[in-house]
Order: sequence, then structure tokens, then C-alpha cells
Amino acid sequence: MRHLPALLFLCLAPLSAQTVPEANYDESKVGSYTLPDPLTLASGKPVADAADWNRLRRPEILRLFEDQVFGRTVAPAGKPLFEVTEAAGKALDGKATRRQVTIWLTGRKPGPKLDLILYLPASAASPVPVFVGLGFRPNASVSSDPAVPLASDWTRDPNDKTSYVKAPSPESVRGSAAARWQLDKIIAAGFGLAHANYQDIEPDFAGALKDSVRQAYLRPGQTQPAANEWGAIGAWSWGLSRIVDYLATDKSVDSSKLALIGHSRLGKTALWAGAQDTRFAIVISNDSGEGGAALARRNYGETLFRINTAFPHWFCANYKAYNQAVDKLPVDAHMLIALIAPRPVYVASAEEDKWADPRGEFLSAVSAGRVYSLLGKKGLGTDQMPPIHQPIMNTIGYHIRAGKHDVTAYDWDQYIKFARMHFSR
Ligand code: GTR
Repeated sequence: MRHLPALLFLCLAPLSAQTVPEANYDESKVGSYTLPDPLTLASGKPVADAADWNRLRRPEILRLFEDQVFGRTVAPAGKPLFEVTEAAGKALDGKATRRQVTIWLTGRKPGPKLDLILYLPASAASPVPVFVGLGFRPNASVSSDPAVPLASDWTRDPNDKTSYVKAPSPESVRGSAAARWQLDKIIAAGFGLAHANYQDIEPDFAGALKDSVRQAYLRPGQTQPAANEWGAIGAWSWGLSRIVDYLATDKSVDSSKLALIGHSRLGKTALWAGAQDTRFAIVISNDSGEGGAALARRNYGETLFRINTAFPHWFCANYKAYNQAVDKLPVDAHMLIALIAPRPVYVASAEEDKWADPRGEFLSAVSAGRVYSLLGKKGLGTDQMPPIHQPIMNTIGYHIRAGKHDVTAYDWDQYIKFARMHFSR
């Protein structure tokens, strides 16, 4: 009985405070695990050919990711409304054309909206392939281009760290993400870049539902999405599809050549958007880590339990059931990558980004290769992790570069090469 108060405390204390283990960085403590087989149906029957994959197994896996991981994405209520606020501004000393478009996400104005910026090579004589990505900051952050308005953005309330506010961006935002977007390189290589701030779709805070596009899709009487309905990553992915809706109408864009790129939490988002929306012809995951390209079953760096604790709004509520039972998860990251097959997919890691588990990112790309082979494409063709700065580029691509968690000029050189190779430019 002496222990009763302590026991009671343990039961009532938040689970996180009790048991989220420290991150492991010791390869010998990763433990053994068995990955679910992407090529065995839930019924136990093997996936014999491409038809079985497309008709039976792919939908099965997609449904598992919807119900257990990211939550089901709602279909748009109607067509989004596109308002071109600038058709053809001059940028990069005349090397690029800048277009700005407000996408009214539910087709109604006023309503939730995102501001898209599109840079296109000014010299292009025909529709161009485009890199598409959400970024962490407003459009003015992409380059030092002085003509982009400094849109407001969501930030933590400086007076109350537990809440968030929408505030005008300071001038210092301009060009602050330029190193991550490498606009000059992209334009010089003959590609366009379409960018929007992910927080336009949903501010990245737990409890931001009321300011999210998800709010507009709650059913009458519903105050929260159901346990198998979308979280913030689902909302951001959905927003990417609305960007494609616009790009498909833009005569300057070759919408059969859209290469989706995302970094970190937006790398997870890119994989999920690319898995659901086959209009993305190439998908690039830059340092996406846990919940993205890294195998959840590996006990290395960030874990499923940690991510659900630190970011309870990212995944669907059902995902929390696996906090301490990752071996029960019916899918893993290799199956998320396999959902992109047979389209080209590129996974990138950074040597010092141990939190994202570079080896786990590599191994999921290796395991997804079996599905690519079944569909007549070449995966990585090896299970040996390549040395630093030695990319592998087949239909699946992979590299690990020196340095930290980031997107760098080196990463972009590889993505441009990979996109050129697959778009034959
Ligand atoms: C970290 C998170 C990672 C990754 C990263 C980011 O705090 O644990 O999963 O998403 O943020 O998005 O920068």
C-alpha cells in the first residue's frame, strides 16, 4: 500500500514523461526486426506480378498508411479557385519569370488559401519541368528577389510560448532560405520552381486545427478528425495536390514533369503526397527521417514514440497505438517508398544527421527495390551503403553527403541530375 500514491502518479502522468526512452546512437543496440513484406497480400498470398501489385497490394498498403499512419485525406469539396496576382514579373536579372498565384483551397473566397510562387526560366520556348516544394517560411524566403511581398507567417507567441500567432514577416525573412532552394541553379538547368509556405495550409503547432484547412472538412458535429483521419502531414500533402491542380492549368509548365521535393518533416510530407498523387512524376525525400524514409523498426535516432510525443498533430490518432509496439505496425518506410513505384524516387541523407537515421533511410530504399524490380525498374542494385558523396542513381536514387540536417547545393546538384536523367533533358 505504501506504493499506491506512486503507482497512481505513474498511471496519471503523461505517458511521455514516464517512458519515452533516450535516443539510441549505437548501431549494436539497434536490435533485430522483421519488415512487413510488401509483396505478400494481407491474405498471405504472394504478389505474383505487376497486375497483382497495382490491383491488390498497392491499394492495401495505401489503405494501411491512411488508417494507421497519416490518416485518410479528404477529397476536395470542389475545384480550388486560382487567382493570378502577378502573371509575369522579371526576376534574377531577367533570367527568370516570376508568377504569383493565390490558391483558394476550398474553391471559396474568403476561405483557406495558399500563396504560390512560381519561377520559370525566361528563355524557355516550351513548357518546362518544375520542382515543386513546400518550405518552412513565406515565399519571400526563397531568394533575395525584392519584388515578393513579405507575407505574414505563424510563429510562437513571444509572450506565451504555448500558443502561436500570425504576424507580419520581418525583412530578414527575404532570402533566408535561399541556400536551401538554389534558385539560380534550378533556373540555369532549365527547370521551374513552385514554392509555398506549408503553414498557409496548416500552422505547425499542436492545436492549430482551427487555422488549418482540415477545419473546413470536419463533418457537422465533428470537432476533431476521427482516429483514422488526416493529421497535419496529411493536410500539407493535400495542399501539394492543390498546387498540382494549379500547375496542370499553367501553359508554361510541363505538368507531366513535376519533381516533388521536401526536407525533413516536409520530406515525410513529400513521400506521402507522392504516394497518394501519381501526378508527381518524381519524388525526392531530403533528410526525411522518422515517419519519412527511415525505417521505424530500427531503434536508432528519433523513434515513433518520440515523434508522436513531440509532434502529436503530425500523424493520425491511430498511429499512437504503435508508440511502444512498433513491431505491430503493419507497414514501414520501405512500403511508403514502394507506393511511389514505378516512378523515380530519391532518398538523401546527411552524415551528421543521426537523428534522422541515415542507415535506416538507406535500408528502406533498398527494401523498396523489390517492388521496383517487380514493375521492371531498377532499385538501388546494392544493399551496401555507398560512401559519402557517391550517389546511386537508378529508378531509385540515394546519396549521403557530409554535413548536417539541411538542403545544400550538393543535394540540388544530384536532384537536378536525377530529374534530367529521368525527364531526358
Ligand atoms: C525534428 C523532428 C524530425 C524532423 C525535423 C524537421 O524536430 O524530430 O522528425 O522532421 O524536426 O522537420 O526539421
